[in-house]
Amino acid sequence: MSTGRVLVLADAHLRGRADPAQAELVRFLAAERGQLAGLVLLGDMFEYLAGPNRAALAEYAPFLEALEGLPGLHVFEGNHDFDLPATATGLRGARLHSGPAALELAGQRCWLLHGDRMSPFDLGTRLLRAALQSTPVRQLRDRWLPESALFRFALSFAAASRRGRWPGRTGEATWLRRRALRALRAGGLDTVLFAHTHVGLLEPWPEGLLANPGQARAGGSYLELEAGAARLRSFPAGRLLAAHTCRLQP
Ligand SMILES: [Mn+2]
Repeated sequence: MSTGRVLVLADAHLRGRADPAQAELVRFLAAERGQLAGLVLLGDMFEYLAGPNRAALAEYAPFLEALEGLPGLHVFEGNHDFDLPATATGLRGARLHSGPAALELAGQRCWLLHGDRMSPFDLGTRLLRAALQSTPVRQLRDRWLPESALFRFALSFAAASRRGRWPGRTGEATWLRRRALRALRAGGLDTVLFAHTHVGLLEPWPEGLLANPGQARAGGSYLELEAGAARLRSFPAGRLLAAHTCRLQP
């Protein structure tokens, strides 16, 4: 069992090469490289990445190249990045997760999910995702639409949909937290990690820990798991915001 240091990042929503947050993330990973037993990307690191879109991959090349060769790399799909191209630079060495997954990280038994589509009232988001991942739309996306125009359109669409004005999206943080807590209370876990709300969280319960890395952008945060400890740190400086020592379950 490895108890080495694992970082969890999420929700950077990188907007291509023009976004200074991408260079910041690359610098962050360069400084961490060599000190990591694992890295988990818990969804929506990319504002838009779906399918093998070469224009999108070129826009995210600096970050993808920084992921290349990292040990213990797990990449979870978010609602802005899905159908991830498994053979792309940076992703070919990763384990890709299209939904929630149980993983042992830094000696802690974890259940992880990005956390979208948790509200039973948010039919709009579910239908949109089902449509986007339907066979005809995937074929249109990957075979017929011009890749760079699709990327630019998706960035502006994502920016609009992210503002939470969709009917049904207002209560989603509550539904997500409720789902995470239910998983924790079902037992057999030390930590449940979720993302999507962009709000860092380290919340101990008698059954274990609820954690959210927050947003991996300036002013945001990330999580560090090491042996029995979980720490919420500021991004990118690494200032300690909160810490918790897990009572690791036997
Ligand atoms: Mn999300």
